[in-house]
Amino acid sequence: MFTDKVRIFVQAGRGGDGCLSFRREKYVPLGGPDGGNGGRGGDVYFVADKEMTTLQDFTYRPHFIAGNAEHGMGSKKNGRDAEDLYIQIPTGTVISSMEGEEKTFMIDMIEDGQKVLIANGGRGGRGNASFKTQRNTAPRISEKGAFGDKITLELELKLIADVGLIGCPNAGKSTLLSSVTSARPKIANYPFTTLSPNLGVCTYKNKSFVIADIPGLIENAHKGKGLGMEFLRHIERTKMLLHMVDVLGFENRESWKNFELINKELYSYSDVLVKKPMIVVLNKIDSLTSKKDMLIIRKKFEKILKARKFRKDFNADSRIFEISAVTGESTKKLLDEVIFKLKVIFETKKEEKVKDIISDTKDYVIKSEFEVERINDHLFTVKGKKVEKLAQMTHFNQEESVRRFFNILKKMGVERALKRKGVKEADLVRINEMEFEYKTVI
Ligand SMILES: Nc1nc2c(ncn2[C@@H]2O[C@H](COP(=O)(O)OP(=O)(O)OP(=O)(O)O)[C@@H](O)[C@H]2O)c(=O)[nH]1
Ligand SMILES: [Mg+2]
Repeated sequence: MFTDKVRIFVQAGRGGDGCLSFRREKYVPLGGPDGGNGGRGGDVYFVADKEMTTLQDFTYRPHFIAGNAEHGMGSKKNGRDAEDLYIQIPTGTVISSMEGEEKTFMIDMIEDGQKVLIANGGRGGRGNASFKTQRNTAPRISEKGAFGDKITLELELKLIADVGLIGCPNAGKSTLLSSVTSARPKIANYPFTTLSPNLGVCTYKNKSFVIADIPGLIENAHKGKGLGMEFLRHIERTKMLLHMVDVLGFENRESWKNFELINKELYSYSDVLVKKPMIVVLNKIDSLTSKKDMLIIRKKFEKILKARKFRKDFNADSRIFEISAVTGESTKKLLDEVIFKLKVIFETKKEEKVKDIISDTKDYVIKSEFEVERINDHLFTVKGKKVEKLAQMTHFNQEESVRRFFNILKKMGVERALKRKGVKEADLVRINEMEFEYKTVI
């Protein structure tokens, strides 16, 4: 089966806790603080890999969790950082973050080998050695390691083939794919044999390229009729199109009428598609008994391709290829042309500026640092990344840590915000799962 959309859960590693310790040595009565810092939790990266062609494996393994770091130790020994986690995904995967059903686009992995940081590992907690100051030479304070980012993602694979095969149902697209690549798509003499895209790698004259075959297109496809339209977005990213036409026609319509009909659908669907280099391929020439018939068909196509309007709207090659996908007649000539065209396209592309790739997570909308909400008469919540992280990293069993925690909140303006909301003595203030009793002197 062709899986092209999966949901996965990614979690970066937790930072190690900082250590609270004092140097104890014989004959050194007042050893200083020597608790080391915790290491950094593992980051999670995605790496685009063009050898991968499906997201199927992710359906069996939807959870990815990077390792936690080591805790800090005495003698100022810092904990070791955790290893980062690299997840290989097929080139062409679009990554979005999910919050419930709300989807936010993050990045499109278009280049082979592209690496992107998706979830940051938690920072290591500081040990008491690093809290030492001139005023406080023996701090009894240390931080817990921060949690790593947790994020639910949707991965969607948009095929990146070099060549897209389009045309009416039954035109012989899958037959051509199977004859020039090792792909084995289903082939049969009825429309809609192909239900989802097939990919194949064609290796010819020491060159190789990827061909995608999609379900046949029909009239009003751009309005959602038939199956093919849903898959045209795959074709949107190819470098060129092979428009296959059955010389025998389809549904009692002559071949050239079908050709025009499909072009109309492409035109209604997207500007990107019509501007792609297109090669017209007349297929099943073995089934034509008279040369005269072929001549008539050829003339009709030549006329269409020469028309000024067509030339303005489409980017088709004026050369028409007449082949038989079944017998292999003239398919080599067609491949020669494909290779030549791809080379030209590649060379023109090289000159275009490579656009910048966003290599950072983009999902965090920057809001005010925190938000205070009044839940009821005596209960308030404070939410915000910084506040929550601070609470998570604080040891509430260390008196000095607790003091530091409230000091930072005060500096951030949390107390003022609470007062504005009407907080009174002994009301409860909730941060994460913890509740604190409000006292005027904090
Ligand atoms: N005589 C002849 N028959 C062909 C040729 N190419 C394909 N066919 C036949 O045409 C029928 C349809 O071929 P497919 O390759 O399944 O066509 P398709 O374009 O993939 O069709 P859909 O997947 O339904 O869109 C099959 O019975 C093929 O054997 C050809 O060159 N000559
Ligand atoms: Mg097919």
